[in-house]
Amino acid sequence: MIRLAIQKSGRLSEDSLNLIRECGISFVSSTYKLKTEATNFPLEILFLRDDDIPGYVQDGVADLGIVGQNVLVEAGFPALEVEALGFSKCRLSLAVPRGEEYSSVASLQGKNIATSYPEILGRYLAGEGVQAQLHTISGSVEIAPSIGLADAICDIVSSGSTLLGNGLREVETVFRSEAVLIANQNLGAEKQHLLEKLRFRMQAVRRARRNKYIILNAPVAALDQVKALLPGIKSPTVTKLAEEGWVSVQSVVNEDDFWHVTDQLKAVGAEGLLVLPIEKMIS
Ligand code: PRT
Ligand code: ZN
Repeated sequence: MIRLAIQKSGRLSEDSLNLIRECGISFVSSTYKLKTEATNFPLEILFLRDDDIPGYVQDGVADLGIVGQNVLVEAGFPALEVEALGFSKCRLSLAVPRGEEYSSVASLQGKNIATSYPEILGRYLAGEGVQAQLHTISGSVEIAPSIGLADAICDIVSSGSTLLGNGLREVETVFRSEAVLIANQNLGAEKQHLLEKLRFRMQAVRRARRNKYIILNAPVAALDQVKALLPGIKSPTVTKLAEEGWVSVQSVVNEDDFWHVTDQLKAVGAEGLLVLPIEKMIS
């Protein structure tokens, strides 16, 4: 049995639960429960506040955890990270009041900066040779300048609309973050084996999310160009159509390249493109 700690309720919760389910692991969860056991994998899930997860994994109370890199690094345990999970992407940024003059990070010399991330920010400023007074506050950091508590702030940003709504301008990215799987560094052999099984499944789920299955018809004369555009995992599958001079091609395409590749496929004469989601992708 291996114990995985995830956020009880917050921005990481839904994506964490979905990832576990997409790994084929079934369990019953309820908002009142603090833990649950999977029915088809030796896994126990603990529901905790995200800030507590790195410490619990470091101490072995939980074997594994899912947490934002921002929280992990701030807690001082970056070495626990074993796998980036690709969701809850955000950045930790410095922001100043919109009218304020700002040319470079040196403009913050001697200023008061409010943040919930004194460790990460302190290291960043030291690296830039800037000395500033950091005021650690645990929430509503973005209102600090307007109430006279600070000259600047350093907080998590995703769309940027919170900064905008508080009259602030993002000036530096201090740290980029996403959700990560973390693990205790002294797992025994059995738990290590379960961790590897979980990582393998998580990687298959992520790869599938990033790719699409594509089926199309192409003139035989264009086949070399189509193959070059759709290399697939090993090479595309090519079958003859009943109509002379045409083939059907099946392959996998990365979501980031999808529209660009589609335009080029059409340009070389491909027709009847079908695009399907992939459930799991195992290499
Ligand atoms: O109760 P608990 O302690 O478990 O949760 P929490 O309130 O501390 O964390 P939560 O649920 O807000 O966030 C969990 C994790 O999600 C964070 O540690 C980040 O890794 C990640 N994440 C991703 C974010 C955001 N996006 C985000 N936008 N965390 C916070 N925000 C906040 C930010 O603090 C600011 O107030 O959203 C606001 C900015 O959003 P935009 O879109 O307006 O820029
Ligand atoms: Zn928290």
